[in-house]
Amino acid sequence: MNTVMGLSDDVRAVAQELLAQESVTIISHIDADGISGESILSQALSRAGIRVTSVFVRQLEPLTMRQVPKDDTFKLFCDLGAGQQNLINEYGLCENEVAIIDHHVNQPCGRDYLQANCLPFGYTKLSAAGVAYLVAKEIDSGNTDLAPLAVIGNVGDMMAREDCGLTGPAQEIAYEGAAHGLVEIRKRDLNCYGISTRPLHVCLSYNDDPFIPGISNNSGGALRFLQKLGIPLHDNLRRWLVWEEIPYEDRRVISSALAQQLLANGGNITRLFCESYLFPGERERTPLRNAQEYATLLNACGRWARPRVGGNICRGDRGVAYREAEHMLTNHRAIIRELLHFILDSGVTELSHLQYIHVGNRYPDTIVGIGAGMALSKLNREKPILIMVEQPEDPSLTKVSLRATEQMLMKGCDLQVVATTASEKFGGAGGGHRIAAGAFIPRESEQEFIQHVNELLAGQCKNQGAGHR
Ligand SMILES: [Mn+2]
Repeated sequence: MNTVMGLSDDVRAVAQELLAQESVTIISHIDADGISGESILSQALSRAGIRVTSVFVRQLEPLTMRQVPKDDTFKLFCDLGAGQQNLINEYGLCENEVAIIDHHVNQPCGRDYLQANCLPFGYTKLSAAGVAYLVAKEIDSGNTDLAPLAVIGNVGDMMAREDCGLTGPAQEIAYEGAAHGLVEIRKRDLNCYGISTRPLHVCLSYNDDPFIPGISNNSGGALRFLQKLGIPLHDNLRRWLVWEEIPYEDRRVISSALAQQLLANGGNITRLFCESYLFPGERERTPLRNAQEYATLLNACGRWARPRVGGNICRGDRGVAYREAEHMLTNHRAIIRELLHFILDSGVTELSHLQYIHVGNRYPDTIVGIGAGMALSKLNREKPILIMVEQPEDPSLTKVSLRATEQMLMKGCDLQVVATTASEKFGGAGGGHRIAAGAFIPRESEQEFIQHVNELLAGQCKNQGAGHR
């Protein structure tokens, strides 16, 4: 049905349907995209005089579906729903009481639910929060003040990662935010995480995309590198400067020195720079100052079962909610660091095209993927990492997370395909993105599953060049 109509037609249809409602329940995902998407939609609806309540779920499955109230409110799914339409149908929801705002693959069912989904129109780099923003703007053109939230959702869902910046409609949204003075866009900025909160040498040493010998994983080396450039690294309170506050001229000197260091080691500088998105209205030296760190803060809230705290921050709470989120972020980082050390101390098992580890029930399944991604830069950088963790609610299930690097993607690796195909073979389910994916599999199939993943990866590397950039 969507072949002749465009995304904007669907966005308009959803907006019109929402405007006809008195009361809406938003069902959204607990990650940065879901949380920012929910806050865009709930604010747009409240402003239009519509009553809103929200429910956050880790994923939409029969158990979590029970959190969707059986009442006469209109059900608005955000960042989920497209792939679970049969579940929504089985739950007894009809076409006239449901709308879906999503960017995941569609799984049609008997019903034709109203949906604004950018994916069928070929927009692969727009998040659910991005689509939610388009709907919010259709509800009222004055909702452009919500653009920063859409930028956070887009960046949080790694829509900027592959191209070192947002593209297409996601980039247009960022420019709209910039036009209103709410977003500061820095072109050819340093492609580094932590530009608003981490001392520069720490920020540089944590970065591994691109991996710079002598600097990545080496904060002492990074500090000596900066000191040699003779650039002030402290402010007048003797605090370490963060990248964001270093003067433009000094940033240029550092960038070109980094480029030289990378080139001298035979590296490629294309991923050294990116477009970054700052929020000048937020307090300096806080994670709220840029889209990447803001998204981490929201993810920390979601992963530690407090998505509403993240939602309150999105709605402007810089008091109680922000302090609570800061604690969660500290805790989040401490546990991820512990997990990282656990992986490195225990060691991974290497197969021909894969390295893997099982962490048992030591860590929550919501963070193992992040830990795996961080461990990857300190392990064999030629093979994707697979990490398994016991499911606390159901020990007969194993949660699997897979992480790759940009370099692996260029060689043909696609973890989304691997996770989906391999888990289906053993009666599980998987999904995700090329660079990061996950799956649930029956516990007794763990070993066979790993072997199958290894084979699939081997096949992908063989097919390299076909269909990729
Ligand atoms: Mn999403």
